[in-house]
Amino acid sequence: MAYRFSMILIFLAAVLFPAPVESAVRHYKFNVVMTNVTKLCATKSIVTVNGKFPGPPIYAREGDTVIVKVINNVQYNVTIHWHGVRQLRTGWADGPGYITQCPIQTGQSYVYNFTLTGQRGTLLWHAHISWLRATLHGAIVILPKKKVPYPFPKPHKEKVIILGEWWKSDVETVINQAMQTGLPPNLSDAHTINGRPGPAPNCSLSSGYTLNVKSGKTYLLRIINAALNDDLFFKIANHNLTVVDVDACYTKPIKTDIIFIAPGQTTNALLTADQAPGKYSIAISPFMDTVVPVDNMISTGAVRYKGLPPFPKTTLTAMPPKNATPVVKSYLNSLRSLNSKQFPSKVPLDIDHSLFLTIGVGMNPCATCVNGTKSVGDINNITFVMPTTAILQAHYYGIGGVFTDDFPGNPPMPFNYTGSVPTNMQTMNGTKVYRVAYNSTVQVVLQGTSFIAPESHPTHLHGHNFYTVGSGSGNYDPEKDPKSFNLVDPVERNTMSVPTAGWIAIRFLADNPGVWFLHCHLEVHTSWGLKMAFLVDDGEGPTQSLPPPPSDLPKC
Ligand SMILES: *[C@@H]1O[C@H](CO)[C@@H](O)[C@H](O)[C@H]1NC(C)=O
Ligand SMILES: *[C@@H]1O[C@H](CO)[C@@H](O)[C@H](O)[C@H]1NC(C)=O
Ligand SMILES: *[C@@H]1O[C@H](CO)[C@@H](O)[C@H](O)[C@H]1NC(C)=O
Ligand SMILES: *[C@@H]1O[C@H](CO)[C@@H](O)[C@H](O)[C@H]1NC(C)=O
Ligand SMILES: *[C@@H]1O[C@H](CO)[C@@H](O)[C@H](O)[C@H]1NC(C)=O
Ligand SMILES: *[C@@H]1O[C@H](CO)[C@@H](O)[C@H](O)[C@H]1NC(C)=O
Ligand SMILES: *[C@@H]1O[C@H](CO)[C@@H](O)[C@H](O)[C@H]1NC(C)=O
Ligand SMILES: *[C@@H]1O[C@H](CO)[C@@H](O)[C@H](O)[C@H]1NC(C)=O
Ligand SMILES: *[C@@H]1O[C@H](CO)[C@@H](O)[C@H](O)[C@H]1NC(C)=O
Ligand SMILES: *[C@@H]1O[C@H](CO)[C@@H](O)[C@H](O)[C@H]1NC(C)=O
Ligand SMILES: *[C@@H]1O[C@H](CO)[C@@H](O)[C@H](O)[C@H]1NC(C)=O
Ligand SMILES: [Cu+2]
Repeated sequence: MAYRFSMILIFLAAVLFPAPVESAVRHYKFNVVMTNVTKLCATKSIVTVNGKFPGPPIYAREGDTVIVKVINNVQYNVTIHWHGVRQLRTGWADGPGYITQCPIQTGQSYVYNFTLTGQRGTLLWHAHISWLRATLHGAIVILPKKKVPYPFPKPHKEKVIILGEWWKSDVETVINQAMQTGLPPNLSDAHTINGRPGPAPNCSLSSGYTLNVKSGKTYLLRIINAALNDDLFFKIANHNLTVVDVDACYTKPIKTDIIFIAPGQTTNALLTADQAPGKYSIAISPFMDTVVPVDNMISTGAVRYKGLPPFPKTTLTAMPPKNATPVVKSYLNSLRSLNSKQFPSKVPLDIDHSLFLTIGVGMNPCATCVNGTKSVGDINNITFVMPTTAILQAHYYGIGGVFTDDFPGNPPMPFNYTGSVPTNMQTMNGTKVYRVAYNSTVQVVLQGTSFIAPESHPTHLHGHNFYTVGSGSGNYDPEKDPKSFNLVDPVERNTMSVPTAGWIAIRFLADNPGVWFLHCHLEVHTSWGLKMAFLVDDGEGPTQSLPPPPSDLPKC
């Protein structure tokens, strides 16, 4: 009796005076399975997590630890990347296949274990091997710590909106075919909003995603571009959006009627249902401002005000032409980091390593390919060759022969990058990293080249956020351009588009020991070798080195 009474007291005390919850541990189980789904009037077997497309969202608060057990029950090798998560000293949990880990093979499992430090907003998880991320992806929603408000008015509700790209045929077959023939892979057949292509020609089964809203209320849209290869425009008929956060970094609020979002990027935007009650189209369409072919399908959903009579007429919205360069330019140039007292910009001012990297595509001989040549991608003329042992493991255990640390910080041969490029489009190949000391400051100018066709490349860096301090068209001018760098409040993110026949300058603090992938987030270009990695050495202090790998780290 006394025992029971004291238990009740303890229970009451716990309810009335809860211990301050600093952070929580969030457990998830990701069962990777084959799932049959019907889209564009056809049923197809796809790789999913827990049978869901898009996959299940991860919800956590800043400071929480996330533990995800991934079990591979499909015939493919699988890895999962937590795109944009800083992974401070948890490089073993980053996920890119053969960069930080060997793949989780059929029948195996691996526990990803990481803490969300200093980030709040929206990120995404996706497979990081082959083209599996076409269907293996989902949202990571990071709420602020308990009792910490947003730096904008609290929304009535929050909605995740994942944009994707859909192939009628099997996606692994599409990329395997392209790698064998040396030709560009087949284009996708539709774009999707939360897994739905929306009304499609000749397909009565399709219906679009509907966002139900209450008149007068404000919604936080967490928009994610999980498409493999397509930059996208996002619009809602008759409604403006206010961008407040990109890639889990707060921005100064930007009012806009259109959002540009590249694969791998995320955007939090406020939508206020301030128009006449009705049904308004949500539309996404591709951006491609060069001669490269693109899936030109517009996909639609709708914002629907509550309390409408059945079958309301939908107000449509006009999308910009696919080559609307000025729309992208002015949108991206308008983004600024919040740079408040609470969330200051920490742009590195003194630079230890200044790199100039040309990025683009090329063409190498290939005896077994259709035309005797194969398309490749390169950085400073090096087409990255995937090793067969993960680079991080080779680094940690000192295994030789896997990679070299002589990635060049400058192009081997300067030329007119965006003008008349050399007629020889061949590249070299190698598995090279660029090595920096712990806590070095790095500036990278990413210069697009015009080999075959100039193209916009959304470039993603793992393990770090960076500041885009400058951008421009044509060739970067090392004398003139730094004078106009924004070193005060440049946008902070993890993925940024290098404009077609142009350049961007990014800066970051290499405060995270490990091996960190930098690559074009158009999966076709990554497959072709448009990728490299930074190796950040351990520092001296006890909290400045990479701990040993978890015991279940997959082996090659
Ligand atoms: C998917 O469909 C195929 C062909 O109809 C069928 O053989 C298979 O059992 C289905 N798989 C699942 C997981 O339902
Ligand atoms: C996750 O990592 C932390 C820190 O290294 C460790 O204490 C914890 O045991 C790990 N949890 C699991 C489930 O692996
Ligand atoms: C790709 O397109 C070509 C040409 O239309 C077609 O022959 C081939 O079957 C397609 N491949 C896949 C995997 O759908
Ligand atoms: C739709 O069907 C019509 C008639 O069968 C055909 O001409 C048209 O090409 C089809 N459109 C698409 C996008 O498949
Ligand atoms: C959207 O913003 C623009 C520019 O501020 C303004 O001209 C327009 O009227 C706004 N539209 C709506 C629907 O609020
Ligand atoms: C390469 O081969 C394809 C298919 O045979 C053909 O359509 C294309 O014109 C060829 N391209 C070049 C550059 O030879
Ligand atoms: C580079 O090429 C562009 C476009 O053809 C041309 O306008 C420019 O003058 C060239 N620059 C140099 C330094 O040759
Ligand atoms: C790239 O490397 C290849 C192979 O060594 C060479 O032929 C070509 O001239 C180089 N191109 C550039 C732009 O450096
Ligand atoms: C790398 O380049 C060499 C020499 O050009 C070539 O023989 C080899 O096949 C290439 N390796 C890969 C994996 O492309
Ligand atoms: C790392 O560099 C930053 C900026 O240069 C500096 O503020 C910080 O004290 C350094 N940290 C360590 C551990 O050296
Ligand atoms: C899966 O990964 C292992 C380890 O790297 C490799 O040996 C094997 O060939 C891969 N299997 C497939 C189907 O790619
Ligand atoms: Cu690219």
